[in-house]
Amino acid sequence: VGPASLSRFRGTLTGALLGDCLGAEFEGAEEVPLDRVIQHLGSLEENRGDGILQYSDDTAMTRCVVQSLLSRSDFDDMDMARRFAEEYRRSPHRGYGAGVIRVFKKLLNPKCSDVFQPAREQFNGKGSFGNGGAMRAAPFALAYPDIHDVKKYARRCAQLTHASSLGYNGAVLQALAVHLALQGVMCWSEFLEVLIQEMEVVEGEQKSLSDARELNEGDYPFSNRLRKVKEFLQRNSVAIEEVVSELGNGIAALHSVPTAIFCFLHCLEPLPELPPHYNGLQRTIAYSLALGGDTDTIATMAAAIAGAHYGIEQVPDDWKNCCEGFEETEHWAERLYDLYQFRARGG
Ligand code: R7I
Ligand code: MG
Ligand code: MG
Repeated sequence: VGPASLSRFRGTLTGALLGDCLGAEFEGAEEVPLDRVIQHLGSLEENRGDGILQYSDDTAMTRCVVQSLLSRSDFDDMDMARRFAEEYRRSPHRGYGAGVIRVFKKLLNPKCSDVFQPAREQFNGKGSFGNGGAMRAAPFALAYPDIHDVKKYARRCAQLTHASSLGYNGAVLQALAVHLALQGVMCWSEFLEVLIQEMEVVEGEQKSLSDARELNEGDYPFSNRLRKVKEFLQRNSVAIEEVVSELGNGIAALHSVPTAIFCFLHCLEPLPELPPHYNGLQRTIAYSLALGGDTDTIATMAAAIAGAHYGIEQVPDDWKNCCEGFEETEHWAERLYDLYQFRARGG
């Protein structure tokens, strides 16, 4: 697969969909034995498909992002906010975070004029640090070839629901990881090095420093966790318990975005505990589910990165056909590809 090829665009969006639909089975489970994961994934091969696995809020919001970017051909905060709120009103039972639904209700009020204000009012004015901004960040890497735009719009879109820098910086990191994977070529250490450098700049901003201190996370929390990822990858083996205790598997962006990046990088090579016929994308999803916790969200983020890296060729048809809405997903990937190419040519 060549750099920024159509296969990578299709892989990104389909990977994200797969991670959410397949991960929903285990969301919130404390321990997920690997043989249960393998059994669950194996059952997809016996199914007729037909989109029987429903997607959750992760995909519902990602679809809004894609549709807004395509219909406006750019980032439009009012249009984006309206789509999130309308989607919530249409299908409120997709498993949304307990706090974010208050944002949607305020956005649905016709008197709301500043679409960023409801997010600022969350959690006593501190804003949410949940991973809801990060879980929907992948499309920004597909709509914008320029890394500055990827960062800027992933952050602005996250700020519609997540005003804490520990929330929106997670979205920046996730979009950056997809952006790098989409370009291909890098080895894992270079990939991490670039992410750490980028996040050190992002986290050096005043609000990032003060938010992190207020939550007792210390300075540069995302950059520090990426260093931990590096340390894990340099070892011969890492136990799942250690990944969970050091990187996390929770609903905070800080406890899930670096974890998703670890899942992708750790699964670049075959793992002895996974079936030998699994390809890299299948390994990434299986491993993400085995961590337990916020499995749909960690898997959707890890598989979006993996899909950008490996391309659509690694997405098994029988896995894909089980996921609700897979046809539109592929169609949208093609349209995002055109938009990206248009911009890359200076359009
Ligand atoms: O971040 P968000 O959209 O939730 C996404 C998660 C994903 O796992 C989805 O799959 C879905 O299951 O939900 O929604 P928020 O409500 O903004 O944040 C999620 C949760 O994080 C909140 O309900 C809180 O429990 C917690 N949280 C906080 N708790 C205390 N103080 C987020 N921010 C804070 C905070 O500032
Ligand atoms: Mg979800
Ligand atoms: Mg989740």
